[in-house]
Amino acid sequence: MPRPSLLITRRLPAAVLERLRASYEVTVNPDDRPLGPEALLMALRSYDALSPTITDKLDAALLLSAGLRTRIIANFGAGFEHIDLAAAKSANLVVTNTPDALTDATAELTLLLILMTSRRAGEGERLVRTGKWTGWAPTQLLGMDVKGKTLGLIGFGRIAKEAARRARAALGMRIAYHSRTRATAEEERALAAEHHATLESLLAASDIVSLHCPGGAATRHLINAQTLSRMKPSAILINTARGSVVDEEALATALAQRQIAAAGLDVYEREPAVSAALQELENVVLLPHLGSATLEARTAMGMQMADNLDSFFAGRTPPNRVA
Ligand code: 8YV
Repeated sequence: MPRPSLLITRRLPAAVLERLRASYEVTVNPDDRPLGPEALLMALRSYDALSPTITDKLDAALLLSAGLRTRIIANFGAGFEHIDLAAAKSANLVVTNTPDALTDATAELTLLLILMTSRRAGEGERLVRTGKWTGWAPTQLLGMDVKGKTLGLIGFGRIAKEAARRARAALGMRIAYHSRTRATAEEERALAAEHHATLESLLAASDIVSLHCPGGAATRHLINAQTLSRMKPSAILINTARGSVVDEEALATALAQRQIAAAGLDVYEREPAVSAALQELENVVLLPHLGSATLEARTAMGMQMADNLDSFFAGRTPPNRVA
């Protein structure tokens, strides 16, 4: 039997490619740049399997096109709002993701942003690098202790729980959350996590608000001028989830007017574009979507993706099927 053909849309860690090459006819997009709609359509018509990333938009127009050869879209990543699941379902396409592999890395990045924003590390680094630091002073760049402060999580999935565990154990923070599905009493007890039935109540109670909900239409601009006004003036907003959850313009205004103290962002509404208004502000840390950017996490993501492909081509239901 011929081996299934697989297109990998972006360059992946060597160990992942080596494993995939043992079972598939692998083609890797040589440019390592996002594929446009025409290239994606060609790919869907030419390969048995496609492994896209967040930078490949697989919308209904593409997935409902005639003459597709692809039978499985094995996404390299946990979030899959760049893939139209309803269209994939009508086209009889299986879609899988990699939900476990990046939990640790993204939780770590959440803690990094909590510390960078609360201790004003970005501002401090800019001061040193621009040669403007005039020496130690008792009231220079005063930040906020996070010990004893409340970390309010919006969404309470794998990454949120891991971030909560670490923030509690390593930083001595209190944990609160608001999410569609309430955690079990046991999970709440283990993290001493206080459940808030409404978003407004969580925002009002939190010193640091961290977003961990999926992107997509249901959560678009959940953080907007109105919800930002519910936060404490001393509060910090962290986003390692999806840029679409935050109205960037409203956030820039809230930061400029000190309605909230600071923000730490890893994701943006229109990546790779980052709002000019945000870039001008000192009280925001801006990272380039580094959530899962460790060799360990990206390798584990690739392996989880390969497990999904292997199951599918062995005639089983892939473990991380989302459609
Ligand atoms: C991934 C992410 O690197 O997995 C996710 O949902 O946001 C990222 O950390 C990216 O999605 C790769 O497709």
